[in-house]
Amino acid sequence: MSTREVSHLSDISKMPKSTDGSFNRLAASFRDAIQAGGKFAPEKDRYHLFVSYACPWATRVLIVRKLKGLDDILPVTIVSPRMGSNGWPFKKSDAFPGAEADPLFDSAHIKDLYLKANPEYEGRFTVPIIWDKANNTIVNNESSEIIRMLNTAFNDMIPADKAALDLYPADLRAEIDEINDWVYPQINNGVYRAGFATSQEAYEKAVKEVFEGLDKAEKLISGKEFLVGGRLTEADVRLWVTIIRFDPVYVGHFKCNFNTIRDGYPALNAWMKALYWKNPAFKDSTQFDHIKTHYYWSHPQINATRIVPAGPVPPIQPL
Ligand SMILES: N[C@@H](CCC(=O)N[C@@H](CS)C(=O)NCC(=O)O)C(=O)O
Repeated sequence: MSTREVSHLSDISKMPKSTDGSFNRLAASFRDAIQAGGKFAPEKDRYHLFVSYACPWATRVLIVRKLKGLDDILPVTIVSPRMGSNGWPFKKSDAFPGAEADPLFDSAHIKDLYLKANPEYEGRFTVPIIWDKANNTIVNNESSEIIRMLNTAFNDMIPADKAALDLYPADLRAEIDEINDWVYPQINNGVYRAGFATSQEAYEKAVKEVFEGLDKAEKLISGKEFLVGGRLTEADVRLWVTIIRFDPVYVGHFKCNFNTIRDGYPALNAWMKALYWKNPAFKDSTQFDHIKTHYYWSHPQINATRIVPAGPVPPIQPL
């Protein structure tokens, strides 16, 4: 394990502040692809996925992994939701219920994997990660790219019905891209820009954009089962991971409190509930105790007591 001092990279409360108080997310740095004929060829049990149930970006990957039936092909390890000064801990460092040990190296924290892959790494120690056991490195740590890989890379190794499920079909790409282009900045990352703002102005700008995004999404999903093309696509997966966290976390912790999904957005609420209660890939990828504990515990700069609110009850309404 490296002895380099990296707390400026692992401790979220030491994250550098911008001069205007706005939160700017750094781009992910491992951007290789699993693809036939490449350095990272598709193979069963060669790659390992590291995630937190708390993280919306990681949850995108968990959902797509389940939808595509990749449980045996791509094993997964879950970290503790309590992200402290060393970043995401494995069970060894924090035995939170549901947290698991690193099966490859018995690491203490996710950062140990990053430093194993690159001892000079200077980015943030984020999840999700796809680890390659053959080359002992990180293939990719950008969820939007990982879900595209899982959509196609292993299609030769999975049952025909799973291979046929295409979450980014060619005929719908333009429409999906157009939706992703505003859902990411206004909603997925918008809640973080509101919550991590360090000036009143930056917060107010961000929270307004979040709710403009939700209004737009509400209109788009009204009267429909899915966002695009009458079928489940990555656009649904990408929006859903933020909407499911909205009432339990973002309304309170990130101060996105003009309204709740359950009281203010009936069409989004119905769409969110249908996916959760009718599709196990969504329900099984959602652990509300990890979600709530992560945010309220891990950001002492915005919740110094680390108290996790008891509500909302229930975290998601019945169908
Ligand atoms: N671009 C990345 C973002 C991943 C990300 O920011 N994950 C957060 C958790 S929700 C994280 O691990 N943060 C740790 C840190 O910044 O120290 C993706 O979509 O995969």
